[in-house]
Amino acid sequence: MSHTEQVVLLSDDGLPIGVADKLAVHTTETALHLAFSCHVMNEAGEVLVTRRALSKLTWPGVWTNSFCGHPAPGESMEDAIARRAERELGITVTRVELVLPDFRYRAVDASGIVENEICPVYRAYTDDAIAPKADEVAEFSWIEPQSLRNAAAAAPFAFSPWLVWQLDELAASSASL
Ligand SMILES: [Mn+2]
Repeated sequence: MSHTEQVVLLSDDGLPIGVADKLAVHTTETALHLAFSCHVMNEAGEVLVTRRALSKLTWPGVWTNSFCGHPAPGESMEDAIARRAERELGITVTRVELVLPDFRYRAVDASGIVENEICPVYRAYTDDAIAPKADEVAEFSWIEPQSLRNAAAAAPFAFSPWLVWQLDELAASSASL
């Protein structure tokens, strides 16, 4: 059993072209790879935002969407989402729905590390209590979607760039949080 997480490398038109170690791929010259983002809602209609652990390699301490991840080679998106929901937040998610199938971004964090992902965006629900893993999530909060949109519009620097872009694309699409 491998203890090294792997990611799926993609061509510019989104086709799988190989695999790489997750740690090795995230550098100042990160190659395009497959990921996902998920926004978790509760039955009150609030969305979960999380603060990335200070120990993380990329965007440490930054407030972002509920959770993200990289599907392993051969792993379905649905399985990857369930795996990361459990790993990062200790929850089971339901009603998983693809809301931004074509989301793609490249961003550079404060240390110079690059993210470069084709990153379909999902919405899901939970009624579980959030039990964050300390090496993934430092803090979390539930917030009204409109309040999050207002905050991100007013102070985009206070959030991960992909969250800000996803909120913009969601607002322009037929989907919403
Ligand atoms: Mn990545």
